Amino acid sequence: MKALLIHPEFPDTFWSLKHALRFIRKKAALPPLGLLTIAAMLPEEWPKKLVDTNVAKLTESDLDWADCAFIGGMAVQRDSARRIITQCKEAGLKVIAGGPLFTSEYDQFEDVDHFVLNEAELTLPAFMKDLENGRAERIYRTSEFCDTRNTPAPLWELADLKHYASMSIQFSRGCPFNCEFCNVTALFGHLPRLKAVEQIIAELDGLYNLGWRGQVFFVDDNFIGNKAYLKGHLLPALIEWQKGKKGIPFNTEASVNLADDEPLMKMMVEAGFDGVFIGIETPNEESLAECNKQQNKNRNLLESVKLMQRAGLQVQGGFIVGFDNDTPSIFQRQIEFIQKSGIVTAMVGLLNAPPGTRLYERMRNEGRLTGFISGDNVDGTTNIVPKMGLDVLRQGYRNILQQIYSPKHYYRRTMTFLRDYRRPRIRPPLDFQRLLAIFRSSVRLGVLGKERFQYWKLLFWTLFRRPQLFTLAVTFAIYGHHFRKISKLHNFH
Ligand code: B12
Ligand code: SF4
Repeated sequence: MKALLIHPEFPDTFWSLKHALRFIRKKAALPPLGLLTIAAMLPEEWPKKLVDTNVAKLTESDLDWADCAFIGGMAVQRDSARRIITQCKEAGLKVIAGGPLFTSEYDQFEDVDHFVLNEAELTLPAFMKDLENGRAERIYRTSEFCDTRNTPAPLWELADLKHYASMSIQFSRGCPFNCEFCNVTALFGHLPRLKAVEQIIAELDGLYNLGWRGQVFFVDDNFIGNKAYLKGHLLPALIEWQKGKKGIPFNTEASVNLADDEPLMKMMVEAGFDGVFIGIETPNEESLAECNKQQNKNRNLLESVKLMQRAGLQVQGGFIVGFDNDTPSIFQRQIEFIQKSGIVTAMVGLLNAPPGTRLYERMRNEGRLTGFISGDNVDGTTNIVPKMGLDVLRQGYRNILQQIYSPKHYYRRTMTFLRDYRRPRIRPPLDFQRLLAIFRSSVRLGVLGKERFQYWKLLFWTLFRRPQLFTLAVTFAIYGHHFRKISKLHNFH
């Protein structure tokens, strides 16, 4: 069987980073790790081709070549997925779908021949066996979690790496916490399941041998879910792996209690980590209690962020408004927190209730559910009836975005960050593309952009005060351009 693996297109969203990627001539932020992983589980003798529609067109000849199509993605890609399914069916292909979008919404896709849901490590073998025997069923799913020590390395060679800004790798799945709005524990479990150190090193070697010399994102739900293993095994191995190599910085996602563990932060930085996405959610203690965000409660969140930044970890932050305990004063409090924290990449969304979460159940019981989540958590929509009223919430939300991405606030926040940030030990090389990006941004933002005054002020300030962080300052300027475009798109400006 000739298998076409298709990744649907992301719309123009906060996370697509489309407007920023143009400056470095990249087409997408990350490759489709789920599809590359299941490619490695398909029979070796099957010819395989990946079409990531974020970086290449799905052509007639692709469809003519293939016997079957494996489609996977997340909820935000559903419109594109629908179009692709239609195209594949019209071309006479057997369509097999899996991944987060279909695991949560399979009943919305009538044309799909087979759903291989949840973790493919557990469901794909049964499907393949039945397919071979000519009696494949329509739905394969499981409530078990797989042992990630048996997960094969992704088939990187199917992807055209040059189109991506970063590569991704997954060390663990699951999270020991249990926040009310989050579906990670329902999808991936409470007990973090880890890959063995040897698997991670082999995956990194695979990427390195294919010539990759840039950022690698550890896409774990919570990278520090098992600190003892990290300190005792993975981080020492990563520190060793980095020796003699240039320019492979790592970033990841973690819970805020990382700030309490200085030795862990030190080891992460030594291993090449320069950034971490943290769910900060809200400075409102009552709302933290409401959503059971235990690890964020009873601490000085601002100080925790600063501790991580000073250790050499750029903090990106997720924030939420619309909790039952939020009053209209929350909007200004969020703005002030974000500005003081120096969290440049601040993702603020309305509280949403994804299916499978405890929040979803509570909202259903209280008769406050209004439908599906859009899949884009920063488009100003929600599927619940907020206590403060939707109009007040949306107006306050609009105000937050207008403020935090406005050139004045955004560039000031960038300086707040650069002032405190310890320069990372491992940095990507200043290649031709990056030099070109500096040039392009100086024209696009420094001459044509409304922010030209702030742009040059930031660049000169960085040159004199933190010259080693100059390229990072340019990167932030470019990101700011993307965030403003996105908030304009959603009519928040
Ligand atoms: C990396 C990542 C991203 C990247 C995506 C990059 C990319 N090119 O894919 C970025 C940063 C862009 C992103 C953004 C968002 N993401 Co995201 N993201 C992840 C994350 C952390 C890792 C994904 C990954 O690579 N996993 C590793 C691979 C191996 O796992 P996998 O993809 O799940 O694949 C397995 C199975 O699903 C299955 N499978 C996958 N594909 C297919 C296909 C077929 C045919 C088959 C048979 C099986 C199959 O088999 C694989 C092996 O077990 C996941 C959480 C997670 N732990 O997976 C969330 C997750 C996918 N994201 C999610 C969400 C909600 C978002 C955001 C809205 C923001 C947010 N809350 O995080 C935005 C939306 C995007 C936008 N607005 O543009 C949800 C998706 C929920 C849903 N039902 O769709 C997840 C599950 C996290 C969560 N619980 O909130 N995200
Ligand atoms: S800490 Fe993060 S991943 Fe873990 S349950 Fe809370 S929101 Fe989800």
